[in-house]
Amino acid sequence: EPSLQTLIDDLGQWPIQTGDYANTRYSELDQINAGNVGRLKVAWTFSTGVLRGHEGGPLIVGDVMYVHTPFPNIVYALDLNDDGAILWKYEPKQDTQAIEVMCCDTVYRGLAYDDGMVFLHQADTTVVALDAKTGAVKWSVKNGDPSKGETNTATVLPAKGKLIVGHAGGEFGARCHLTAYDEKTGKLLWRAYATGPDEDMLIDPEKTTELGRPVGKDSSLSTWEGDQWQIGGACAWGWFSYDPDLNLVYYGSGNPSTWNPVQRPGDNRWSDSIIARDLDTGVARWVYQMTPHDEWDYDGVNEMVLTTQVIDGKPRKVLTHFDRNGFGYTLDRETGELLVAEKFDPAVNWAKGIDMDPASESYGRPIRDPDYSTDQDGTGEDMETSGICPGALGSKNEQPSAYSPKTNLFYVPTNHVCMDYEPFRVKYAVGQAYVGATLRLYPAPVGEGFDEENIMGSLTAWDGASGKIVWALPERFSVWSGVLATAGDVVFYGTLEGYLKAVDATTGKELFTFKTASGIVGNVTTYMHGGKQYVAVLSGIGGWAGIGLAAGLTDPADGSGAVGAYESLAKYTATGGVLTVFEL
Ligand code: PQQ
Repeated sequence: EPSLQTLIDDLGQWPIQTGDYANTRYSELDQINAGNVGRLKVAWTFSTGVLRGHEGGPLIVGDVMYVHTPFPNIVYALDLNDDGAILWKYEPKQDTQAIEVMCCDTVYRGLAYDDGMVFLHQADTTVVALDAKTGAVKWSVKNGDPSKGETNTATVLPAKGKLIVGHAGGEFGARCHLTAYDEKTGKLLWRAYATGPDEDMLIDPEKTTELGRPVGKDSSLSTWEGDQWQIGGACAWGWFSYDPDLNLVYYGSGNPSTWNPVQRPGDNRWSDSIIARDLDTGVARWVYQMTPHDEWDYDGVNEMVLTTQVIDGKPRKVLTHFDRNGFGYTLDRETGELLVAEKFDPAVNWAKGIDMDPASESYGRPIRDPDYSTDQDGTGEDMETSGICPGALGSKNEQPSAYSPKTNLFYVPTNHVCMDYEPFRVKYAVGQAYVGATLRLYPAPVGEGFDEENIMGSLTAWDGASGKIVWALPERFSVWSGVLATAGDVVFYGTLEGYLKAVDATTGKELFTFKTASGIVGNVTTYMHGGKQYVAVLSGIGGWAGIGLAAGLTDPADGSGAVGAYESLAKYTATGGVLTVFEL
């Protein structure tokens, strides 16, 4: 079997959710290009039979496309030689109990592939290796326990015979971890907890660094009160990147539990952080906490995009990350040195900036605006803090950005949303919601680059070396779909109304738009088959922004305020899981 890296290098395939190990979501294919994309038409479609939010995208390996669904996490192998006829189907049997403890819809960000196996990580945290040819189960292992609020929505990362696996549960006070399994057998190789003592977290107090300095003994434990770290969340429910030369895996940790900051004094390390770990040992090489003592639910799990950028005249191996908190960060990925940290949405107000002075005591920390702190009395009697930007779902959520080496731009799907936030006291009970805040979410006010009312998102082109917005295309709703950039100088993304759009990679000019069967929260992919380029995307409204439609909720306060904020989506779309494949 060819290695995953070989498959990634073969331009016609799309064998990994993130496009490549670097998470660029860039394809060298250029048959479909800025000159002809306007003629794109539907080649074939496929209904998944499931109605909740369809995140992630299909994998394409050889002549086969592997399509997943949200819970119950069905896997279809479709024959590309036969307009997507079904070669095999795998439907796991799962207890519906998992659904009750999924915070933000029953989404799943997709399958992984390596060495003739398709890897499925179910909502109930069962990890399954399927024979790619037949769908037969090769091995299966339980990574967590839904009765403790542990579930899964993330893809897994196969690298050098290991499978890197995270899980969700930050809204349930789960004790989260990142685990490496042997890809061939499912044997547990190492596990790094998200909080707690160094030995649990695979942190070396001398060798693990933050901003160039050793983190010191029990750097996490000492930043939580009492044993709160045991119910502190910080789950790895987002994306994974891998640098084969450095042998480092990169990912972000989620919010600290509870959302009521009054109840958990301290920095709550290493929640809301970027973490680089050695693939072989799991030991952390470096960490960087973006939002110490989170007061707004700014999970740090968004993708880490690995590129080379010229900074101060020198090419640097960097990692670029668009955080929930509204800052676009560029760090040296070898050392974790902070190079750039700037707002990628002008509306961001909870912090004025990030302290970039290495001589300062608060080096690397956000310069908070006390007007937008939610660390107040926490009585739950009224909306304590209003006008905070971004809202809890962040200036950007899990929907991944794309990077084109041709334009050297990052294309960022954003939320342009603010909030009012009232923390209230909450008691931890195993497997119960442990949220502790009431929210109202609404469009950011009219401002710089966003001169229309009621704009809740954008596709934003970003210069990662200077930390500047190059252009932004405002959208009525949040852009909750993953972006694709191609050598054809086209950037594709989907909208919550259900439009697949293609824009010019340099200017942002709209070149193509087509309304698909349902709102798009999936990630756009491209591949070559029989000498012809195709573009594929899953439709199916859902995820946090689409939870009202997906789960049939109507109280505006439900979904932590998302039901009210995205109420008018019902005017444009309805549920439905459909894959649409486009051709010229
Ligand atoms: N999931 C979505 C989505 O798929 O639309 C949005 C969110 C999640 C969030 O905004 C979250 O904060 C979140 N948090 C956790 C967590 O802390 O464990 C998990 C998930 C998830 O698994 O989908 C989300």
